[in-house]
Amino acid sequence: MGMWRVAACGLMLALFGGCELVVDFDRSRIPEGGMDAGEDAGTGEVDAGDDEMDAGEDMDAAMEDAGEDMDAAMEDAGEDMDAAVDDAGMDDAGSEDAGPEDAGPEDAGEDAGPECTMASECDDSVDCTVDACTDGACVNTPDDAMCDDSDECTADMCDMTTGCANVPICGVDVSAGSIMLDDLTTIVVIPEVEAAVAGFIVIHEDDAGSPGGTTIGHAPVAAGVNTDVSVDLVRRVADGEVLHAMLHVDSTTEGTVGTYDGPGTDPPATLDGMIVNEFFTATVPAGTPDLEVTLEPISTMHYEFVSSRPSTFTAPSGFDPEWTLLRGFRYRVVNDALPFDHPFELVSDNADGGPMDDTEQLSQDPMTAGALEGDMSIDWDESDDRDVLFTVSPAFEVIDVYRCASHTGPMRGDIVYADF
Ligand SMILES: [Cu+2]
Repeated sequence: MGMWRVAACGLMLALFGGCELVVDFDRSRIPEGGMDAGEDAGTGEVDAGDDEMDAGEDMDAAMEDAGEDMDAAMEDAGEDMDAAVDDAGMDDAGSEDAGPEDAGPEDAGEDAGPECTMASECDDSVDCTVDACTDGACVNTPDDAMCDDSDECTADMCDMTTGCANVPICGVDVSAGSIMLDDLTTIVVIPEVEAAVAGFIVIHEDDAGSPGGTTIGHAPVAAGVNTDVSVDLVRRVADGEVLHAMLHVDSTTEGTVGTYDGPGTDPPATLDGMIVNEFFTATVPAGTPDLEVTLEPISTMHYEFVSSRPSTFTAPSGFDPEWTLLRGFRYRVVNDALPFDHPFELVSDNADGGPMDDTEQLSQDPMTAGALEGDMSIDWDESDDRDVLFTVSPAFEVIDVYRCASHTGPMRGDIVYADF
């Protein structure tokens, strides 16, 4: 019976302009046409027939909302109710006379009444919004998922007014195509890599202007922006060499997550169907070392190689280990003991296994001038407080031992040579 009271109240409003408290509730449930009819009643037009029709309109609206409960109420309502129902029937025809323009959303806005009764009335012509009618008001909610372009290298976004936007988020910054390798010739630093998902930046050799099938290094990148991505290479890069930095996706279903398993398993990322790749020309200043090792003293008894760069080349392990030098490579030896103690030396052992008749060829000790320190092919450089640089040229190969200039007996190890 509650709905019936509401309907009756609408009727009273139409006829007498009363019952305001309930009126608002009533109006909130009335379709557009009904509201216009109610407005007509509110203006106090004198024609009683019209007023009755208006009342019927309110009635009609309430009836629609009421559903079956209302139907049941109507059966109990008696003759007055029957009359109202008749009026309602008449009014349906009247609404048609009024035309759909009068019943438009603008009218509804002016009336401060319900904007909608169903979602289909809330179409904002933006494909990626979810259109809903909530409590009589249209709610258009952007849904980014509706903008999915199946391209993992775009950010899919729904704008409430302009619709879908698919913004590129995969890219490689290669400093306008020129990257300097002035630390080591075996490590390239890519200034910026932006990835949609976790993956790898992979350095490809050039093949007539395109990325070739041979890769010389890779480094992991996280989803998002990665800056100064250092890539350890498996070989030296020549000055002026063209290389390609390609973004690959780390497969989460094949291979090992976090490990580059090759292009078959961890394929190139694509943006608009194009592989995400940038080429660059490497600039390698003369004298740039190829490899780096770091030495630490173990008291006054041993040298130990504690680290090496890049990770793609290994340093020997253990105390005073045999050290294999690659012919033609230029080395940087970082002596962590200096500038305080244990200067590094390279000597000719002269086959006696001890320090007694060593020939100092290259010495970090400023008081010792090694015999080969002026050799152009070796290009010995001890100008730094801790680091020395040398090139393993043919002239260098008279050296067969490294040692500490202060503890020449215990802190020493053999040197051998290998081609790369
Ligand atoms: Cu020492």
